[in-house]
Amino acid sequence: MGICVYPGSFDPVTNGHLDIIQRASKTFDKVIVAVLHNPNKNPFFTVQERIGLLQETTGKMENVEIDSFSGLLIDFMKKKKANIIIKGLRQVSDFEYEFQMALMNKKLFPEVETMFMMTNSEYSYLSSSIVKEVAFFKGCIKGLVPEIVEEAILEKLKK
Ligand code: COD
Repeated sequence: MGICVYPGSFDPVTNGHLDIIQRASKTFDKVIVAVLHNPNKNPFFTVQERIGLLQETTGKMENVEIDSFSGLLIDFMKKKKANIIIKGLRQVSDFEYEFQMALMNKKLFPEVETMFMMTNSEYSYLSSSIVKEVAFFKGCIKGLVPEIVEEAILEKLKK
């Protein structure tokens, strides 16, 4: 079913993201996970660290490629010759934001199609920010992110 791009901050990747990547990899010939490099933001993990964690946690999925982009998503899509954007939806608040982005992306690049995947109910409350907040206050984040991501968060918090 062609090439799709799954864009995000992935700061860091959670089990919610991985569930979407896994389902997309079964639906599309190729999934490009695109990590946003936003020089105006101060992320917890650098782009290289986020890419590394994604590569390690998706290593077994052969049709998944990890890349990064800056600027407009549609310019990256054109470069990759992809016209399908995959987004995950957790709740109504996600929909409002995603709806606006999908329409703007369509306006900028009419060939683009945004497709939504419903979250796995197990992960519907999960976001990178909530995981970082819980970890910051020494709460347990087991089962919310892969073990290697948990270790990376705890290591970074020590510094
Ligand atoms: N279950 C299911 N889906 C989830 C879960 C979960 N538990 N957690 C997150 N997701 C989904 C999100 O809904 C999103 O679709 C995706 O996973 C990535 O999430 P995040 O939080 O890592 O990334 P965001 O939402 O910060 O990413 C925003 C983008 C980078 C996609 C966006 O800002 C963008 O496209 N920027 C580029 C600039 C651009 O082109 N702007 C114009 C757009 S109109």
